[in-house]
Amino acid sequence: MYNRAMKCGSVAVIGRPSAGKSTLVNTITGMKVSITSPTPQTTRNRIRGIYTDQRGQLIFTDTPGFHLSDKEINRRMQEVTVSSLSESDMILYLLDGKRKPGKEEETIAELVRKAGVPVVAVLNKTDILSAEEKEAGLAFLRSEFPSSPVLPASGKDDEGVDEILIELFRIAPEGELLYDESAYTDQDLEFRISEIIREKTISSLSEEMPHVIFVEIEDMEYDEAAGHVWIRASINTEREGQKGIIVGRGGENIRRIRKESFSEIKRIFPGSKLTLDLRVKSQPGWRKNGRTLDRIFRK
Ligand SMILES: Nc1nc2c(ncn2[C@@H]2O[C@H](COP(=O)(O)OP(=O)(O)OP(=O)(O)O)[C@@H](O)[C@H]2O)c(=O)[nH]1
Ligand SMILES: [Mg+2]
Repeated sequence: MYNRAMKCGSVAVIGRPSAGKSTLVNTITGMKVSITSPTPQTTRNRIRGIYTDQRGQLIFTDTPGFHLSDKEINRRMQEVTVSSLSESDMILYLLDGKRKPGKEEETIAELVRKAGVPVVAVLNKTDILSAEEKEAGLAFLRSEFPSSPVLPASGKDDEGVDEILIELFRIAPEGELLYDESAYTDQDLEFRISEIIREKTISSLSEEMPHVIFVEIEDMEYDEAAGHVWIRASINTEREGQKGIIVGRGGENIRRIRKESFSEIKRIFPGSKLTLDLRVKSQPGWRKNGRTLDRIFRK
């Protein structure tokens, strides 16, 4: 019997690129909701991860890491992040304890304060921080958010995450569940699949390359009765000459991307046969092309 009202609230997860936002959302939901990588600016869209327990429901919005830049694609990513701030009941602000706060960090802390919603401030990556780094990170958060809870955590090692949930549920408004209690994301299948392929492509590339690719599902058919899924997807580069890097010598790299994507996509369709056809294309200058960007940022 519940003698307390159910809580239901939305939480925007905000922080600089690589602060560990997507990793934390995956840890909280216990699912691979959002792709992650060591390369900054991995997340490009607003990605929902839903957590439900006897206290109620928290709907997390993972956002692109906030990066000060005038490039068109960065502007689009900033828009996604900034609009998520004002649309949420609460903000979970994540500080990467390994990086010294500078102008970018202060800009984002100010945006978070100005959103006018309750904030839970978290110093992340405590598993790899020295005592001094911990102290400095916590001091920064306490001075930027004097009236908010400030907590240390490691999203990767699932440390301090229960304490974050306690604070968020304490602040969350009362309300009925918005999603079924078994739901963990609201992304459509095509988007999830394209993200899995993008993650596997990013992890096969060197530092500078991830930003020049985007993935599109060109065709997908799911015959549930026959238990067969057909997917044809393209990995798109910014220049013709970059295609060879994705394909790799003798097709070695693309085969690995396909194999890794295949086993992860298969988990979405347990028991079904999967046919995955990956092509590599070039879309010159796509990062400056408004129509392509509209497609990528339609989420
Ligand atoms: N040691 C440590 N590494 C972490 C932790 N959380 C995330 N990472 C690593 O930090 C890198 C970035 O993690 P992501 O979760 O992709 O970061 P993000 O904030 O979503 O990054 P963007 O989407 O680019 O803004 C990855 O290599 C993670 O494995 C943590 O708690 N501890
Ligand atoms: Mg991310």
